[in-house]
Amino acid sequence: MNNKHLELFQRHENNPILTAAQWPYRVNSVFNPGVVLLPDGVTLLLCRVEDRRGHSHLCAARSANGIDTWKIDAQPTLMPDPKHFPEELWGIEDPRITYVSELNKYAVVYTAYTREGPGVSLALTEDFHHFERYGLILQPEDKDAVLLPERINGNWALIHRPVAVPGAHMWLSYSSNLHHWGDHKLMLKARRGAWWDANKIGLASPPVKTAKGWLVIYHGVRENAAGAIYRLGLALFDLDKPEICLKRGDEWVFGPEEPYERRGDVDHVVFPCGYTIAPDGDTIRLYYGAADTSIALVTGSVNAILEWLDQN
Ligand code: BMA
Repeated sequence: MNNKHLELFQRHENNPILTAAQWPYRVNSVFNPGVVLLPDGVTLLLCRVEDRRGHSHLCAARSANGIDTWKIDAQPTLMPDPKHFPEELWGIEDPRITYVSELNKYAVVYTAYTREGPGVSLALTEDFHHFERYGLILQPEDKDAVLLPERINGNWALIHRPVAVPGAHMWLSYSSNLHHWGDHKLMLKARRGAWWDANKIGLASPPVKTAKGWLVIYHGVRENAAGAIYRLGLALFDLDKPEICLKRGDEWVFGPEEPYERRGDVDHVVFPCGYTIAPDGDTIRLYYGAADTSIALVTGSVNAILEWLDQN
């Protein structure tokens, strides 16, 4: 099939919409933001910011239209705290945010990075100023995690990506208290061989709850002689048993093509960690890190994405 006819996602003309040059303090790069639409309609991006040591922290940028006139926190919003959380020694990365109505709080799940590798950490917040840190909830090597916004059959559910030999696949784990995780289920596997998602896969943005199931946008990595390419694919999971995959698209639906996605600190990477959905319930704005250097935006339609999955 000709990719020209897919066009499930349209790039914004202002891309990249946020770059290190806009930061109020000295940084190397800004990318891979977690995203929420606040009750007042403001879009908040919790950006991964890499400093000039090479360590990352999180910094909030807010905009009324979600496109420009970003108000960026003057200081880092959430810093690694290796004194109390040694797993954050080399920084914190790639936040994915869900609003949990039962708690009336946002759950920020992020990668904590240290000598032993990346692990999964959780913090709750009401306002993106104060954070209640749970620390490491899954030990290295594990990342690309998000909390589902509601309990599944009475338990909290977490999607994550532990690394096993061979392959790095998506798993779902359950917990009654957000601290202790078990009842692990394999959700989706990297395909191996000659596939765009052969080597590693991981959750991209939090699943979108639809009438047909949990819609998951995931990243797939293909390693080749020149390095790795990060692209996006689609899968649909059962609403009551999210470990059950109902559909998986064979082709990738979005990949690095523009110069800001092709060239940067890490070439050939598009890496979303969040989205907003417009009041129409259909228009999705996906915010992604481009080449581990800047932040860009694409728009799509949830219904069109579901239709594509039906056909592919
Ligand atoms: C992944 C994560 C992402 C990054 C990507 C490409 O493993 O570290 O933060 O964007 O690699 O470098």
